[in-house]
Amino acid sequence: MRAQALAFCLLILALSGVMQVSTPRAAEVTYALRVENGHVPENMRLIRVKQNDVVKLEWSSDRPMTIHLHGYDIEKQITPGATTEMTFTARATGRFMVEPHLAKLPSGGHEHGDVLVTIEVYP
Ligand SMILES: [Cu+2]
Repeated sequence: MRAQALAFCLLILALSGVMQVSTPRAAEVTYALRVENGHVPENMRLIRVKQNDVVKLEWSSDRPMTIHLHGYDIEKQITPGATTEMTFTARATGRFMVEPHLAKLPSGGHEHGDVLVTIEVYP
């Protein structure tokens, strides 16, 4: 009888979703982002994801450029005719911008162009 009671409890836990707490579900989300004339299409400029999602950005461009995802600090080169993947797990919540790097500054920093994409990571 005890085994049956235990099994019943486990069933209730599973049904109530309590057991999922220890195994949070992370989605894998992919966005194809095409840069033309220094911009992605307007409807692609804001990306909303959930914390811990695996976010895969597939970049292509009509001209060579270096892009930088701030906060997560990922830098990638994009070459025309090729797709460049930028993949990260969205552990940190908040707003993060992807901007092109235009030129290196004498200070060692770099100059940025207009924001290509803003990524919002929600808890
Ligand atoms: Cu930068």
